[in-house]
Amino acid sequence: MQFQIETIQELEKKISDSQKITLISHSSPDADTIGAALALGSVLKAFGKEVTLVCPNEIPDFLQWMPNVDSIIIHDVQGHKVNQSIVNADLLFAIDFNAPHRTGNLEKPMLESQAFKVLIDHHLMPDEDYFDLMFSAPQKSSTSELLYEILKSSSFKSLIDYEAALCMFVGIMTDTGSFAYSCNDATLFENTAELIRYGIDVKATHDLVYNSNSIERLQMLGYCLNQKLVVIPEKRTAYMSLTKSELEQFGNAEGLTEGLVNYALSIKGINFAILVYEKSERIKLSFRSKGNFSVNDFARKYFEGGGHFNAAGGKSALNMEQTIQRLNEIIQNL
Ligand SMILES: [Mn+2]
Repeated sequence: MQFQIETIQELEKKISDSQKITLISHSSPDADTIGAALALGSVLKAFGKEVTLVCPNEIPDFLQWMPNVDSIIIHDVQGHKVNQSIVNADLLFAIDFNAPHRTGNLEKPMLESQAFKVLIDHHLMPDEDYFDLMFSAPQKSSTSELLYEILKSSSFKSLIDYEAALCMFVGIMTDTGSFAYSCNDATLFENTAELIRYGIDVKATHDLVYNSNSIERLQMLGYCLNQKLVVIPEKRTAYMSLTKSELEQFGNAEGLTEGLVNYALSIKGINFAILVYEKSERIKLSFRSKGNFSVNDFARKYFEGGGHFNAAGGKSALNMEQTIQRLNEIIQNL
């Protein structure tokens, strides 16, 4: 991607002029928001800045091996410390989300903060009023890939080390489902190859992320596919639902349902898949599609959400039963 030289220069100047820099990841963090934050954090620390990484909630087990992941401060654990680091920062980075409300409890300190605010993200429709400088690239596979392109266009390129490259690689690998989607793009593979040259063991990294299921997760997957999968062939749609008590039967660890919705989408002839699940007393929905059905539009229209064209999320104020009833009505009218 070509960035305006002025935009990169403005970023370099803001970083040079700042001392306290806080990097914010989104709620229910995934490997892209965490990988990009760790990578940018490592570069900014190497540049001599006082860097704080914050996240609304716990980081899932399958990412606990990532370099320096323990340095991320979690709002659910140390709320005051996270709020202070946002309010007192000179410079804030929003990593892999498009508006302050995507961070749950971090929204309030984000709105209060007088810091200069930079967006690095690949979700559709960023909140242009909030950010002072935007790197918004919905066509990019991942925020990690976008970050790599920004860094290599800047004077910070020489500060990328093996660990930073590994973190960005993991973000790209997971946001593309191991290079299965958002990847009709030769540049993605060129960028990935450049990252691999920092010394990444691709197979070992893949195993760390994907071949490290807990027994509970596999049993949850079996239960869900066997008991909870509803297929509506005439609408090319399939959905699954999991209540809080069902999730608790399987330990309800952070990240337990990660990727689950893709199993429904993998059915032959299905091009719209939904997972409905109960999280912290709220009903949440994950949407995935194949082809030209925009789940970003669907999530925005019916479930107060959004995201990407083929992958989005939403929420519902109704209970589980009512949400599924409403979902069925909407699907019947598609
Ligand atoms: Mn992402």
